[in-house]
Amino acid sequence: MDLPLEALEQRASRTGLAGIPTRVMHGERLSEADCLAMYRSDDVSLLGLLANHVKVKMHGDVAFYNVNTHVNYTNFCNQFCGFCAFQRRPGDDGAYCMTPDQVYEELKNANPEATEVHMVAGVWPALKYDYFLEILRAAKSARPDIHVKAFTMVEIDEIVNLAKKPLPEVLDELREAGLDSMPGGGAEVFSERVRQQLYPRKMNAERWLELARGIHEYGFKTNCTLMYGMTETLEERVDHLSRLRALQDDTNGFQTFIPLAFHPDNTPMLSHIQKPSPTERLRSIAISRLFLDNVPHVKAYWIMLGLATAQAALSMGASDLDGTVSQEKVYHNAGADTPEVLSRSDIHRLIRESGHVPVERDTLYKVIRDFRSGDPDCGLTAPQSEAVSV
Ligand code: V47
Repeated sequence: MDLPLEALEQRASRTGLAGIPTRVMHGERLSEADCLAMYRSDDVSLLGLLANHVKVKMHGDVAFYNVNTHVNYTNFCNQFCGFCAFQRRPGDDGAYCMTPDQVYEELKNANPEATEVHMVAGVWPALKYDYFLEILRAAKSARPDIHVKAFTMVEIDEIVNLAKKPLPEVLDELREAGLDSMPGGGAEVFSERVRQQLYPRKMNAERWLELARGIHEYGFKTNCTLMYGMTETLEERVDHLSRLRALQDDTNGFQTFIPLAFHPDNTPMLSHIQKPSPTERLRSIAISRLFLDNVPHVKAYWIMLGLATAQAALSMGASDLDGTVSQEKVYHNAGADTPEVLSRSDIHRLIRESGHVPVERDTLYKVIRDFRSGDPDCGLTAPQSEAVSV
């Protein structure tokens, strides 16, 4: 769709966004000052319109999803982050640590159609290096064809410490045991000020970025995130996005950016604050699509956004809904009121109702099934051979 640039600029000049429509339509990179202006402007619908223009240019009118399951293998954690409702110490109510056999059982009982397991947890140094290799092997032996997306940079850092070996050697061994890629969590917001306030034990921004760089250079894809709506300033959000974009310029290792709206319930330090409104969530989706011009996808993680907001996000820059998900605990412990799991047809309905076409992908965005033929039963019976790649 051609957007009327002159009219957009007239409006942008009234809402603090002057010049941004022109730069977006000409495919020019937005500056940090532009990013700050977008966070400060209340013209979310203009941001959404521009972000959708970019998203459609990149991917067309589709929305990607996958069929996945989660394994949060332990909630033991020694990081004591003030924003986290998931962490426990051994002996606390609800504390657990799965054995490799339990990981095996969990995957044996998981949705047989799942193509991905998203496996993340707390940090607990008493778990030995071998434990991590064993849970990967357990996952792969239960489901040899499943893609194992596991371990945030925070967990990888701990695993490297336990292994007492250089990163590439550890990655060789994790890959050998079954690791296929890494998710994007654990970055929180890179601000040192917020880290000191809320998560002083957690690795700093430099270490997170250094590990992500090493992992990309080794050859694994990862995702990236920003958790927003805690105590960070808008400038600190901009700085975070800018550092992700700079790393991506160097490595091209991020597949997807996921803006994570803070969920305050049951958190140790922030249970009194309000969660970001749906408008703020949509603004974050649109801004990330416009600013992170080098990251292929922006994910509307429905668990965190809520179903209605996730649907709207697909028209404001998001190209992916994450997956069907089951067994997710990090957000549900923090008060997410979304369902625990969606079926494939629930996802199709969400996507179609929002005016998009579902495309089932694997973790690395290889198309598994493309439903653009418009089959009224969502094409769930469409044979593989009819799949068209995007
Ligand atoms: O690492 C923890 C954050 C992350 C809260 O890579 C919180 O495909 C908000 O990273 N409120 C886990 N955020 C989720 C995550 C993720 C989700 C979906 C897809 C992918 C992917 C990654 O959520 C944690 C932490 O950064 N988090 N507690 C909270 N109360």
